[in-house]
Amino acid sequence: MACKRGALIVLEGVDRAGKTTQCNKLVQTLQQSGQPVEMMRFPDRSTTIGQLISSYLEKKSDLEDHTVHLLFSANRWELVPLMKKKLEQGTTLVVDRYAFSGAAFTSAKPGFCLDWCKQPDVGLPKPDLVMFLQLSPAEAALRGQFGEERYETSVFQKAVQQKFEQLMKDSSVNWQVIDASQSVEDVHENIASHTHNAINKAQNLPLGQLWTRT
Ligand code: NYM
Ligand code: MG
Repeated sequence: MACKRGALIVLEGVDRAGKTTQCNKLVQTLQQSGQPVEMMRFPDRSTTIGQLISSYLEKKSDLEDHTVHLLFSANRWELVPLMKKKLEQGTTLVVDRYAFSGAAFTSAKPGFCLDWCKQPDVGLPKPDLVMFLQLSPAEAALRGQFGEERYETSVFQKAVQQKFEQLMKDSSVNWQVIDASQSVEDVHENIASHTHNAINKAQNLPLGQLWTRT
């Protein structure tokens, strides 16, 4: 019998919502239950393209806005062969940010529309589940200062949040909104239970393509 495919699980949200913490905890829990699982994150700063992105985010270099948008997308596409291979082998992937961050962050800049921003990522492997860690700006502020990277200001993050809300209206994507203001443990339990369901469902379904009609 062919092995059952792994699930593509994505965590999204504005900066400081707790995505990275929750991705790590989810991977740990799945490992403990014997589920083959690996974590990925975008941008993946380890590749040549990822290094260009990292230097831009750290404000060590400037890039034209369309150009950096396409680099973020290219950074996902370059990992697609590896992602597909892992999923086919039965490994579940827990991914810290994906194309939704790509579209939300660039379309929060002046002069960009959401539709244009989505296009380079059309056809990427479609997540079986996208969990949006919801945190109000007031609650985010309680978590302390923003970091030093590009985009890490409250004005920009509010614009990003609005773009995420537009993206979440798309019912072709399996969105789950998670209340990220709860304790780390409570958020984790919520995320783990949605993930178990998604893994079970994905086993019997082919991997889809993001933002296509097919
Ligand atoms: N970001 C991330 C984008 O602008 N476009 C993308 O496609 C992706 C995946 O990069 N502020 C932004 C969101 C974050 C930053 O931060 C990456 P981190 O802390 O490495 O997730
Ligand atoms: Mg960050």
